[in-house]
Amino acid sequence: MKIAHADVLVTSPGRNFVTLRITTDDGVTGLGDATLNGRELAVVSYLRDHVAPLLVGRDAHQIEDTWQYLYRGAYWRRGPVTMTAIAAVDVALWDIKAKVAGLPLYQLLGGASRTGALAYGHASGFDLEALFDSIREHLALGYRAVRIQTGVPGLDQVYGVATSTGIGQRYDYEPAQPRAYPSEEEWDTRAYLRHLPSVFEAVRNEFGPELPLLHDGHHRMTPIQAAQLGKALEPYDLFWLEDCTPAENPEALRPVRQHTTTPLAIGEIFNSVVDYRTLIGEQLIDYVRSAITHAGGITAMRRLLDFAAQYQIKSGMHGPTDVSPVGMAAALHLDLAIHNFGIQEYMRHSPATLEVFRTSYTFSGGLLHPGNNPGIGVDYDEDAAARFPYEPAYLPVSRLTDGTVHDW
Ligand code: GCO
Ligand code: MG
Repeated sequence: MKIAHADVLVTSPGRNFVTLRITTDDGVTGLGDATLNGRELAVVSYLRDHVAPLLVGRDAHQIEDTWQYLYRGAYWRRGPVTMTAIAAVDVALWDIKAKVAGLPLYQLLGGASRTGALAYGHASGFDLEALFDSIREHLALGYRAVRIQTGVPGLDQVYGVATSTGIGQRYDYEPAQPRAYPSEEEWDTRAYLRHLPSVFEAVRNEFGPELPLLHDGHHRMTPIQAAQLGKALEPYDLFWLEDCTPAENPEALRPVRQHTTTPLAIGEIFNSVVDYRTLIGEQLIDYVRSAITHAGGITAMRRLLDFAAQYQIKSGMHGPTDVSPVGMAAALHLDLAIHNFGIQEYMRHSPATLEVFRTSYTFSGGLLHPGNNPGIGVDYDEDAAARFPYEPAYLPVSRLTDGTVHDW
């Protein structure tokens, strides 16, 4: 079964997505997500100019060999663009292999270890009233775990807080805005640290002790600030505190760990197991946040999560809307199969996105399931995709109140 061609598909049904479609000489197709939010066309070029021509004629069954060929063979290793491109090839080849076997992908990964994957959604609001409404909406949709993001007094915009879509309908928070330059947001860590514990206290008082609550610090704190926050949040029993410090410095989590028992999650901007060596080896985290889409595909995520399992560290795969339905479906197959599953982030895609990507995964009783169609279970509607041409879009940039550029 040889690869006949590999096509890079770009569409923007509400937000940009890049998809790799591999076709074999007997006409089987597989899809892989290649979306790197705000830097999409870099991956398009990497795939079109440097990877697709190398795939033609290769045996579509040789997934591990192709992974190593693209990783080692490039000489230049790792990095988000390279690893997103490799991930797209890897997932597309797994999709093909499972279709040829006539099985949903999770069966090839060892079969189901659970009935479904616990999902968390993004509840947010600038003030308590809006936040409570959002939590109630999520509970009504069936979520059994929620991430809590809230406004900070004195700041106009804050990471993770949804705004109205202008059509009287709320859509899950999506930070990338279609524009030629990124917007800029102001940030004040001390104001945030003063405010956040009171919000968690109010949420616990209103919703009780059982609901799993998560929070994302988006890399904005110093190690000692993160330690202070983790300690201050202990009475509210968080499921995790995510990305509390900048991701480049794994040692930053040592002081955080020394001072707090709040569980820690990190890794959405990592792209390789190498990034986790200290974090996992020293047991500085509790959850691995990488996405299959950005960390080298199913082949690489499986290796990473097997390593994590030796240290009682669980999965918490990244699942915002910039992971396409193809990336989400791939994650769900792995979520179902691995032993050390923790939780799956799940922001629902917009109706326009779901017109282009026809999915077969389900969400019920708070659990996601990838479905039982052969492969990963996603079809790409090219006619629908053509109605949504690519639009440049950027994530915001953050500045402290004195103008210094900060981590967003
Ligand atoms: C999350 C993430 C996202 C990122 C986004 C950037 O926890 O889901 O922090 O919201 O900001 O993926 O592209
Ligand atoms: Mg995050």
